[in-house]
Amino acid sequence: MKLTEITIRHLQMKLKSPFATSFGTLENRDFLLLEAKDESGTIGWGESVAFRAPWYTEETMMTNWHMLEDFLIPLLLNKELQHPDEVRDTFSPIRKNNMAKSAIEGAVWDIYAQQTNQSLAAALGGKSEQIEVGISIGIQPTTDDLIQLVHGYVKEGYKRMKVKIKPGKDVEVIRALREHFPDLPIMADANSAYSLKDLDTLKQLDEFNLMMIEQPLASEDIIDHAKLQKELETPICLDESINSLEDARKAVELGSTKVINVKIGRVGGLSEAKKIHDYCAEKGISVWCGGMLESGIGRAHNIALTSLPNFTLPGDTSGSDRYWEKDIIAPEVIANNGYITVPKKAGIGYEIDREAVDAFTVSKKHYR
Ligand code: OSB
Ligand code: MG
Repeated sequence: MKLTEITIRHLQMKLKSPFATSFGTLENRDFLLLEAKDESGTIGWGESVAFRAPWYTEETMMTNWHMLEDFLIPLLLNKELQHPDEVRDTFSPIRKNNMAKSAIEGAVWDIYAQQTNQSLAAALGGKSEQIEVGISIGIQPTTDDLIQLVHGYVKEGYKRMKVKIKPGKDVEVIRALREHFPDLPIMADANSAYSLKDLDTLKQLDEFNLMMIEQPLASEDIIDHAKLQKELETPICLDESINSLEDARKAVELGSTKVINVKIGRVGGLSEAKKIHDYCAEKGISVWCGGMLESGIGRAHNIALTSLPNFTLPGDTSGSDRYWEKDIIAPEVIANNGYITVPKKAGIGYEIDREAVDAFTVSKKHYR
Protein backbone atom coordinates (compact mmCIF):
# COMPACT_ATOMS: atom_id res chain seq x y z
CA MET A 1 0.00 0.00 0.00
CA LYS A 2 1.05 3.57 -0.54
CA LEU A 3 -0.80 6.76 0.39
CA THR A 4 -1.48 8.92 -2.65
CA GLU A 5 -3.82 11.54 -1.20
CA ILE A 6 -4.43 12.99 2.25
CA THR A 7 -7.01 15.51 3.48
CA ILE A 8 -6.67 17.32 6.79
CA ARG A 9 -9.85 18.83 8.23
CA HIS A 10 -10.23 21.02 11.30
CA LEU A 11 -13.50 20.04 12.97
CA GLN A 12 -15.26 21.76 15.83
CA MET A 13 -17.88 19.83 17.80
CA LYS A 14 -19.77 21.23 20.76
CA LEU A 15 -19.66 19.07 23.88
CA LYS A 16 -23.05 18.32 25.46
CA SER A 17 -21.69 19.67 28.72
CA PRO A 18 -18.42 21.51 29.48
CA PHE A 19 -15.55 19.27 30.66
CA ALA A 20 -13.48 20.70 33.55
CA THR A 21 -10.11 19.38 34.69
CA SER A 22 -7.39 20.68 37.00
CA PHE A 23 -6.03 22.67 34.01
CA GLY A 24 -9.19 24.27 32.63
CA THR A 25 -12.62 23.85 31.07
CA LEU A 26 -13.48 22.75 27.54
CA GLU A 27 -16.81 23.60 25.86
CA ASN A 28 -15.96 22.82 22.25
CA ARG A 29 -13.79 20.04 20.94
CA ASP A 30 -11.55 21.30 18.12
CA PHE A 31 -9.47 18.59 16.46
CA LEU A 32 -7.97 17.43 13.18
CA LEU A 33 -9.45 14.62 11.16
CA LEU A 34 -7.28 12.79 8.62
CA GLU A 35 -8.63 11.11 5.52
CA ALA A 36 -6.04 9.10 3.61
CA LYS A 37 -6.41 7.32 0.27
CA ASP A 38 -4.10 4.67 -1.13
CA GLU A 39 -3.34 3.83 -4.77
CA SER A 40 -6.26 1.38 -4.98
CA GLY A 41 -8.74 3.98 -3.70
CA THR A 42 -9.20 2.55 -0.20
CA ILE A 43 -9.91 5.31 2.31
CA GLY A 44 -8.74 5.27 5.94
CA TRP A 45 -9.53 7.68 8.76
CA GLY A 46 -7.48 8.94 11.69
CA GLU A 47 -8.01 11.57 14.38
CA SER A 48 -5.51 13.85 16.07
CA VAL A 49 -6.42 14.08 19.75
CA ALA A 50 -4.43 17.27 20.38
CA PHE A 51 -6.43 20.13 21.86
CA ARG A 52 -6.44 23.79 20.81
CA ALA A 53 -4.15 24.71 23.70
CA PRO A 54 -1.11 22.86 25.10
CA TRP A 55 -2.37 22.16 28.63
CA TYR A 56 -2.52 18.37 28.54
CA THR A 57 0.78 17.91 26.69
CA GLU A 58 2.83 20.37 24.63
CA GLU A 59 1.07 19.48 21.36
CA THR A 60 -1.78 21.53 19.91
CA MET A 61 -4.12 21.14 16.97
CA MET A 62 -2.06 23.68 15.02
CA THR A 63 1.37 22.22 15.92
CA ASN A 64 -0.06 18.92 14.67
CA TRP A 65 -1.13 20.53 11.39
CA HIS A 66 2.34 22.02 10.96
CA MET A 67 4.08 18.72 11.73
CA LEU A 68 1.79 16.82 9.38
CA GLU A 69 2.06 19.29 6.51
CA ASP A 70 5.77 20.04 6.70
CA PHE A 71 7.28 16.76 7.92
CA LEU A 72 5.06 13.71 8.33
CA ILE A 73 2.97 13.78 5.15
CA PRO A 74 6.06 14.36 2.94
CA LEU A 75 7.73 11.32 4.59
CA LEU A 76 4.73 9.08 3.96
CA LEU A 77 3.11 10.17 0.66
CA ASN A 78 3.82 7.65 -2.12
CA LYS A 79 6.02 5.52 0.14
CA GLU A 80 5.44 1.78 -0.32
CA LEU A 81 4.37 0.13 2.98
CA GLN A 82 3.91 -3.59 3.70
CA HIS A 83 2.53 -3.11 7.21
CA PRO A 84 1.34 -0.18 9.39
CA ASP A 85 4.19 -0.86 11.88
CA GLU A 86 6.50 0.67 9.25
CA VAL A 87 4.92 4.09 9.82
CA ARG A 88 6.54 4.23 13.25
CA ASP A 89 9.97 3.54 11.70
CA THR A 90 9.35 6.02 8.88
CA PHE A 91 8.66 8.73 11.46
CA SER A 92 11.55 7.85 13.75
CA PRO A 93 13.74 10.75 12.50
CA ILE A 94 11.08 13.17 13.79
CA ARG A 95 11.21 13.67 17.54
CA LYS A 96 8.06 13.42 19.67
CA ASN A 97 4.93 15.12 18.21
CA ASN A 98 3.19 11.86 19.03
CA MET A 99 -0.40 12.98 18.44
CA ALA A 100 0.45 14.23 14.95
CA LYS A 101 2.17 10.90 14.11
CA SER A 102 -0.68 8.89 15.55
CA ALA A 103 -3.35 10.68 13.50
CA ILE A 104 -1.90 9.52 10.20
CA GLU A 105 -0.74 6.13 11.49
CA GLY A 106 -4.36 5.45 12.53
CA ALA A 107 -5.56 6.05 8.98
CA VAL A 108 -2.91 3.62 7.65
CA TRP A 109 -4.07 0.94 10.13
CA ASP A 110 -7.66 1.48 8.94
CA ILE A 111 -6.64 0.99 5.28
CA TYR A 112 -4.53 -2.06 6.16
CA ALA A 113 -7.42 -3.69 8.05
CA GLN A 114 -9.81 -3.09 5.13
CA GLN A 115 -7.37 -4.50 2.60
CA THR A 116 -6.75 -7.62 4.66
CA ASN A 117 -10.51 -7.89 5.14
CA GLN A 118 -10.54 -7.84 8.92
CA SER A 119 -11.66 -5.53 11.68
CA LEU A 120 -9.10 -3.11 13.06
CA ALA A 121 -9.40 -5.00 16.36
CA ALA A 122 -8.49 -8.29 14.65
CA ALA A 123 -5.65 -6.63 12.70
CA LEU A 124 -4.16 -5.54 16.05
CA GLY A 125 -4.55 -9.03 17.51
CA GLY A 126 -7.58 -8.18 19.66
CA LYS A 127 -9.87 -11.01 20.72
CA SER A 128 -12.53 -9.47 22.99
CA GLU A 129 -16.02 -9.26 21.49
CA GLN A 130 -17.04 -6.59 23.97
CA ILE A 131 -15.12 -4.19 26.18
CA GLU A 132 -15.98 -2.75 29.56
CA VAL A 133 -16.00 1.03 29.82
CA GLY A 134 -16.46 3.59 32.57
CA ILE A 135 -17.05 7.33 32.65
CA SER A 136 -14.61 10.16 33.27
CA ILE A 137 -16.38 13.01 35.02
CA GLY A 138 -15.03 16.56 34.99
CA ILE A 139 -14.78 18.77 38.07
CA GLN A 140 -18.30 19.89 39.04
CA PRO A 141 -19.42 23.22 40.54
CA THR A 142 -20.67 21.47 43.70
CA THR A 143 -20.36 18.03 45.27
CA ASP A 144 -24.15 17.64 44.98
CA ASP A 145 -23.88 18.14 41.21
CA LEU A 146 -21.27 15.39 41.09
CA ILE A 147 -23.38 12.98 43.11
CA GLN A 148 -26.42 13.63 40.89
CA LEU A 149 -24.34 12.96 37.79
CA VAL A 150 -22.90 9.74 39.18
CA HIS A 151 -26.42 8.55 40.06
CA GLY A 152 -27.41 9.12 36.43
CA TYR A 153 -24.41 7.25 35.03
CA VAL A 154 -24.92 4.34 37.43
CA LYS A 155 -28.52 4.15 36.18
CA GLU A 156 -27.24 4.04 32.59
CA GLY A 157 -25.22 0.98 33.58
CA TYR A 158 -21.69 2.38 33.85
CA LYS A 159 -19.94 0.52 36.65
CA ARG A 160 -16.72 2.48 37.16
CA MET A 161 -16.48 6.23 37.73
CA LYS A 162 -13.40 8.36 37.31
CA VAL A 163 -13.57 11.74 38.98
CA LYS A 164 -11.28 14.66 38.25
CA ILE A 165 -9.68 16.25 41.31
CA LYS A 166 -7.52 19.29 42.02
CA PRO A 167 -6.24 20.95 45.20
CA GLY A 168 -9.27 22.15 47.19
CA LYS A 169 -11.60 19.79 45.28
CA ASP A 170 -10.26 16.47 46.48
CA VAL A 171 -10.55 14.78 49.88
CA GLU A 172 -13.97 16.15 50.82
CA VAL A 173 -15.41 15.53 47.35
CA ILE A 174 -14.20 11.92 47.32
CA ARG A 175 -15.36 11.40 50.92
CA ALA A 176 -18.90 12.51 50.03
CA LEU A 177 -18.92 10.37 46.89
CA ARG A 178 -17.73 7.30 48.79
CA GLU A 179 -20.41 7.83 51.46
CA HIS A 180 -23.11 7.85 48.77
CA PHE A 181 -21.67 4.93 46.81
CA PRO A 182 -19.97 2.59 49.30
CA ASP A 183 -19.26 -0.20 46.80
CA LEU A 184 -18.83 1.62 43.50
CA PRO A 185 -15.44 1.28 41.75
CA ILE A 186 -14.16 4.88 41.91
CA MET A 187 -10.86 6.39 40.80
CA ALA A 188 -9.47 9.94 40.82
CA ASP A 189 -7.52 11.77 38.10
CA ALA A 190 -5.43 14.79 39.12
CA ASN A 191 -3.91 15.64 35.71
CA SER A 192 -0.59 16.58 37.38
CA ALA A 193 -2.12 19.06 39.86
CA TYR A 194 -0.01 18.04 42.88
CA SER A 195 3.61 17.82 44.05
CA LEU A 196 5.27 15.89 46.88
CA LYS A 197 4.48 18.90 49.11
CA ASP A 198 0.87 17.67 49.00
CA LEU A 199 1.77 14.25 50.43
CA ASP A 200 -0.57 14.68 53.42
CA THR A 201 -3.58 15.39 51.20
CA LEU A 202 -2.78 12.53 48.85
CA LYS A 203 -2.34 10.14 51.80
CA GLN A 204 -5.81 11.06 53.05
CA LEU A 205 -7.25 9.62 49.84
CA ASP A 206 -6.07 6.15 50.96
CA GLU A 207 -9.11 6.06 53.23
CA PHE A 208 -11.59 5.72 50.35
CA ASN A 209 -10.57 2.47 48.71
CA LEU A 210 -9.97 4.05 45.29
CA MET A 211 -9.12 1.72 42.39
CA MET A 212 -6.20 4.04 41.61
CA ILE A 213 -5.10 7.66 41.51
CA GLU A 214 -4.18 8.84 38.03
CA GLN A 215 -1.26 11.17 37.33
CA PRO A 216 -1.06 12.99 40.69
CA LEU A 217 2.31 14.65 39.90
CA ALA A 218 3.91 16.40 36.93
CA SER A 219 4.48 14.48 33.71
CA GLU A 220 8.30 14.57 34.06
CA ASP A 221 8.14 13.36 37.67
CA ILE A 222 8.56 9.61 37.41
CA ILE A 223 11.10 9.71 40.24
CA ASP A 224 8.73 11.58 42.53
CA HIS A 225 5.91 9.23 41.54
CA ALA A 226 8.09 6.34 42.75
CA LYS A 227 8.61 8.14 46.06
CA LEU A 228 4.90 8.85 46.32
CA GLN A 229 3.90 5.25 45.56
CA LYS A 230 6.02 4.08 48.51
CA GLU A 231 3.90 6.31 50.78
CA LEU A 232 0.48 5.46 49.32
CA GLU A 233 -1.63 2.33 49.49
CA THR A 234 -3.73 3.48 46.54
CA PRO A 235 -2.14 2.31 43.27
CA ILE A 236 -0.75 5.09 41.09
CA CYS A 237 -1.71 5.05 37.40
CA LEU A 238 0.39 7.13 35.01
CA ASP A 239 -1.17 8.97 32.08
CA GLU A 240 0.76 12.10 30.97
CA SER A 241 4.14 10.58 32.03
CA ILE A 242 4.01 7.69 29.54
CA ASN A 243 4.78 8.76 25.98
CA SER A 244 6.53 5.61 24.74
CA LEU A 245 7.40 2.01 25.53
CA GLU A 246 10.70 3.32 26.97
CA ASP A 247 8.81 5.61 29.37
CA ALA A 248 6.65 2.67 30.43
CA ARG A 249 9.71 0.49 31.07
CA LYS A 250 11.41 3.15 33.18
CA ALA A 251 8.29 3.91 35.22
CA VAL A 252 7.66 0.21 35.87
CA GLU A 253 11.30 -0.47 36.79
CA LEU A 254 11.34 2.50 39.18
CA GLY A 255 8.07 1.48 40.83
CA SER A 256 6.43 4.75 39.80
CA THR A 257 3.23 3.13 38.59
CA LYS A 258 1.13 0.01 39.12
CA VAL A 259 -1.28 0.64 36.26
CA ILE A 260 -0.87 2.40 32.90
CA ASN A 261 -3.45 4.47 31.05
CA VAL A 262 -2.63 3.87 27.37
CA LYS A 263 -3.73 6.61 24.98
CA ILE A 264 -3.01 6.00 21.31
CA GLY A 265 -2.28 9.66 20.51
CA ARG A 266 -0.09 10.29 23.53
CA VAL A 267 2.22 7.36 22.71
CA GLY A 268 2.45 8.06 18.96
CA GLY A 269 0.10 5.48 17.51
CA LEU A 270 -1.37 2.00 17.61
CA SER A 271 1.93 0.19 16.99
CA GLU A 272 3.56 1.80 20.06
CA ALA A 273 0.37 1.35 22.12
CA LYS A 274 0.45 -2.37 21.32
CA LYS A 275 4.12 -2.59 22.36
CA ILE A 276 3.28 -0.98 25.70
CA HIS A 277 0.37 -3.38 26.09
CA ASP A 278 2.63 -6.38 25.40
CA TYR A 279 5.37 -5.17 27.77
CA CYS A 280 2.88 -4.57 30.57
CA ALA A 281 1.30 -8.00 30.04
CA GLU A 282 4.74 -9.55 30.46
CA LYS A 283 5.38 -7.54 33.66
CA GLY A 284 1.94 -8.14 35.21
CA ILE A 285 1.00 -4.47 34.97
CA SER A 286 -2.67 -3.83 34.15
CA VAL A 287 -3.51 -1.37 31.41
CA TRP A 288 -6.66 0.44 30.35
CA CYS A 289 -7.44 2.72 27.43
CA GLY A 290 -7.76 6.41 28.21
CA GLY A 291 -9.87 8.90 26.29
CA MET A 292 -9.37 12.37 24.85
CA LEU A 293 -13.00 13.36 24.25
CA GLU A 294 -12.72 11.83 20.79
CA SER A 295 -15.17 11.94 17.94
CA GLY A 296 -16.45 8.59 16.70
CA ILE A 297 -13.32 8.02 14.63
CA GLY A 298 -10.84 8.26 17.49
CA ARG A 299 -13.36 6.36 19.60
CA ALA A 300 -13.42 3.49 17.07
CA HIS A 301 -9.61 3.25 17.25
CA ASN A 302 -9.78 3.14 21.07
CA ILE A 303 -12.37 0.35 20.97
CA ALA A 304 -10.20 -1.73 18.63
CA LEU A 305 -7.12 -1.28 20.86
CA THR A 306 -9.09 -2.16 23.99
CA SER A 307 -9.95 -5.55 22.52
CA LEU A 308 -6.36 -6.69 23.27
CA PRO A 309 -6.22 -9.16 26.18
CA ASN A 310 -4.30 -7.11 28.80
CA PHE A 311 -6.85 -4.28 28.75
CA THR A 312 -8.31 -5.79 31.88
CA LEU A 313 -9.61 -2.60 33.52
CA PRO A 314 -12.55 -0.51 32.24
CA GLY A 315 -11.44 2.41 30.05
CA ASP A 316 -12.68 5.98 29.50
CA THR A 317 -14.14 5.37 26.01
CA SER A 318 -17.83 5.82 26.81
CA GLY A 319 -20.74 5.92 24.34
CA SER A 320 -21.01 8.73 21.76
CA ASP A 321 -24.09 10.14 23.53
CA ARG A 322 -22.05 10.95 26.64
CA TYR A 323 -20.23 13.65 24.59
CA TRP A 324 -22.20 14.63 21.48
CA GLU A 325 -25.69 15.48 20.31
CA LYS A 326 -24.59 13.95 17.02
CA ASP A 327 -21.43 11.96 16.28
CA ILE A 328 -19.72 11.69 12.87
CA ILE A 329 -20.04 7.90 12.55
CA ALA A 330 -22.96 5.58 11.91
CA PRO A 331 -23.99 3.75 13.92
CA GLU A 332 -22.84 5.84 16.90
CA VAL A 333 -20.90 4.09 19.68
CA ILE A 334 -23.37 2.63 22.18
CA ALA A 335 -22.48 1.56 25.69
CA ASN A 336 -24.95 -0.98 26.95
CA ASN A 337 -24.84 -1.65 30.68
CA GLY A 338 -21.23 -0.42 30.66
CA TYR A 339 -20.15 -2.57 27.68
CA ILE A 340 -19.38 -1.66 24.07
CA THR A 341 -19.55 -4.34 21.37
CA VAL A 342 -16.39 -4.46 19.26
CA PRO A 343 -17.45 -4.14 15.60
CA LYS A 344 -16.60 -7.03 13.29
CA LYS A 345 -16.75 -5.14 9.98
CA ALA A 346 -13.51 -4.56 8.09
CA GLY A 347 -11.53 -1.47 9.12
CA ILE A 348 -12.60 0.76 12.01
CA GLY A 349 -16.03 -0.85 11.77
CA TYR A 350 -18.25 2.23 11.53
CA GLU A 351 -19.42 4.22 8.51
CA ILE A 352 -18.31 7.84 8.26
CA ASP A 353 -21.26 10.25 8.20
CA ARG A 354 -19.87 12.65 5.60
CA GLU A 355 -22.72 15.08 6.00
CA ALA A 356 -21.94 15.38 9.70
CA VAL A 357 -18.21 15.68 8.96
CA ASP A 358 -18.93 18.54 6.54
CA ALA A 359 -21.25 20.22 9.01
CA PHE A 360 -18.51 20.33 11.68
CA THR A 361 -15.65 21.23 9.30
CA VAL A 362 -14.11 24.68 9.87
CA SER A 363 -11.36 24.34 7.24
CA LYS A 364 -9.60 21.70 5.18
CA LYS A 365 -6.61 21.16 2.94
CA HIS A 366 -5.62 18.44 0.45
CA TYR A 367 -2.15 16.95 -0.02
CA ARG A 368 -1.03 14.78 -2.90
O1 OSB B 1 -6.56 12.92 31.77
O2 OSB B 1 -7.60 11.26 30.97
C1 OSB B 1 -7.40 12.48 31.00
C2 OSB B 1 -9.93 14.31 28.81
C3 OSB B 1 -9.11 15.26 28.24
C4 OSB B 1 -7.78 15.29 28.56
C5 OSB B 1 -7.25 14.39 29.49
C6 OSB B 1 -8.07 13.44 30.08
C7 OSB B 1 -9.44 13.42 29.75
C8 OSB B 1 -10.39 12.52 30.35
C9 OSB B 1 -11.67 12.24 29.58
O3 OSB B 1 -10.28 12.05 31.45
C10 OSB B 1 -11.66 10.95 28.86
C11 OSB B 1 -12.81 10.81 27.91
O4 OSB B 1 -13.95 10.73 28.37
O5 OSB B 1 -12.56 10.79 26.69
MG1 MG C 1 -5.73 11.33 32.85
